[in-house]
Amino acid sequence: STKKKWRQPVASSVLELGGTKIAKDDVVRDDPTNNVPDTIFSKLGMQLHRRNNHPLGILKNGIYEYFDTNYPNMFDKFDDLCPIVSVKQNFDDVLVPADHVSRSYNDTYYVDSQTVLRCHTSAHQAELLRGGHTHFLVTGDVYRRDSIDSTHYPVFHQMEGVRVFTPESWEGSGLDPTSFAADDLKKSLEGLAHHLFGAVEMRWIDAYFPFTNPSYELEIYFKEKWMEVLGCGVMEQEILKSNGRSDSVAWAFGLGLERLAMVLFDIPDIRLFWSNDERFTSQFSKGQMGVKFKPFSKYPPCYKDMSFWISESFTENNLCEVIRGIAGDLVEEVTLIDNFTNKKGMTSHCYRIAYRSMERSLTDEEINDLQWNVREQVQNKLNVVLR
Ligand code: FA5
Ligand code: MG
Repeated sequence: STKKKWRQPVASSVLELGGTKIAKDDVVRDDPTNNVPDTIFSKLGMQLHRRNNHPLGILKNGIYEYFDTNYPNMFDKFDDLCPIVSVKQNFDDVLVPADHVSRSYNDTYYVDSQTVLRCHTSAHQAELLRGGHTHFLVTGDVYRRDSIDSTHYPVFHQMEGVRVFTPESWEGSGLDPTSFAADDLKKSLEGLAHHLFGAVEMRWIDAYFPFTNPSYELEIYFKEKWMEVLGCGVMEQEILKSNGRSDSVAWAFGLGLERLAMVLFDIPDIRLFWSNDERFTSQFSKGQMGVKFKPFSKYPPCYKDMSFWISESFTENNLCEVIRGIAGDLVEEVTLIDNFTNKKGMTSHCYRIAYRSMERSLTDEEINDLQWNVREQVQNKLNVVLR
């Protein structure tokens, strides 16, 4: 019988990113200040958001259309800025505190101690303000170490929007500059949601970001759950001041493109955005907003549980990275199903791993191989004791 082995895609070793050439060895290194695995490197330069026949490209163009119609010739657009940025751009310039969790090696991919794969498009706010831009949209791939389920993926896409107002805009409105900007922000984003979805159930949630105040998140009701699709707020005055706009106020937002596209096209799983299966790709074409995706038959999932005693350094993000490193997109979800501490103070976790291909049925043999590898590497790399 012919045995099909699933392999990780092989990435080319030199990439052109935002106009600069980058070698694989510069990004993936066996070095304690580097935590970028091959699987992540292979996603650099894919730029799904620049493909006009891809749901993310179609959505990007649909959002452009909204801004072009409502604010003719106002917003400058960027979609090819290099995703490798400095720690300063990604964190310091947007006032992320020195001890904020998002800076940790557990949450962010570091190329070296001063360079990261951007974890949000907000990394470009400061440089664009300094460059004199007052209205802009930045679309790009962003990278995060994260948990595994149908709405989280370690590479996803964001669109940042920034609008700066000068005093004459709010003078005469009867509002203070912050309320004026917050009102305008909410109206613009509600207008965008209406343009994209027509009628849709949504709600505003108060939120916290180091770079905005007040801050909000927008949630949309999708598949019987509230799903967070964007973060936004009124830009901290200090960012404007440091970048040559002390007299102004501004709003900013960061949209999760996959999350919006899932709602718009009825795409059930975030891994599908990376699929080359023609049964997926052929369903989308340029300018066709909101065509509902027809799922090809869903293949059965296979669940495997594993229990282990954790050590102090254990984190779920590290576990998920190990599992993705072995199973790639064959892993659909990793869930903590049991957690207890015994009398000696040892803590045990039980995780359930759901394996499922979106393209074919997996064989028992293949899944057992994967799971065996996962157990071995979890034990070797994560300093835990399997039970
Ligand atoms: C941010 O990234 C902020 N930079 C957004 C922002 C910009 C706030 C400007 C204020 C002003 P957050 O981490 O919540 O915020 O991510 C924004 C959106 O990205 C989320 O609402 C969600 O839609 C999407 N997102 C976050 N993590 C993932 C993930 N792992 N996979 C897919 N989408 C994700
Ligand atoms: Mg959020």
